[in-house]
Amino acid sequence: MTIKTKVLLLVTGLMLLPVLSVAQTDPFGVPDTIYADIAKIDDFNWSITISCFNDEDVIGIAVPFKMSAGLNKIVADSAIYTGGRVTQANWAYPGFRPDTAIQCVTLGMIANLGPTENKLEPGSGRLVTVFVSSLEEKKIENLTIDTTTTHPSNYLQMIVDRVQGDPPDTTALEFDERLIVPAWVVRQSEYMEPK
Ligand SMILES: [Ca+2]
Repeated sequence: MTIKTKVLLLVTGLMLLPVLSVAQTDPFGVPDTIYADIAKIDDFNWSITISCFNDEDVIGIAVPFKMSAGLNKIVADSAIYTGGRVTQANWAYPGFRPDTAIQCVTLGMIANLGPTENKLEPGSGRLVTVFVSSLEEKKIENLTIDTTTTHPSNYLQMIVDRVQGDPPDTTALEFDERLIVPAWVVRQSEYMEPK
């Protein structure tokens, strides 16, 4: 191994540290990942685009996060699921619950509330875009977010489908085997209009 390769590996390793420090559990294939892309639209409006990578069928996703813009009080005004993977897969409940007092947002996505069999098949891409503005009409200089736990006990998680694998090699899972904690990656990005 050359010095250059060693340095590259070290730097790559350090960049991954914040991600790996989150206790992720995913017994199915490679770790699934939730990405949060933060982007400035203009001085007063920012967006947070939530995407995910999954390599097994998923039927539930919870993404609770806390936002911070220094002393500027901000609010999540709306969430656009249209055009994203959750809408395309016809999920029953694309949830959006902002809690302005504590600057938190809970995105709870549920595939089925009745006798449907919706799921998110393996893939990657946008789930939802959240729009954020200043409560005090002050310019938002910087926006950061992190995962949190919101009431009653929503933490970053995904629920996989009960049956995994391709026929005839399928496995039926107990409910407590179906919860995975994905990796969490926050990135500063360029704004792209959801479509
Ligand atoms: Ca996986």
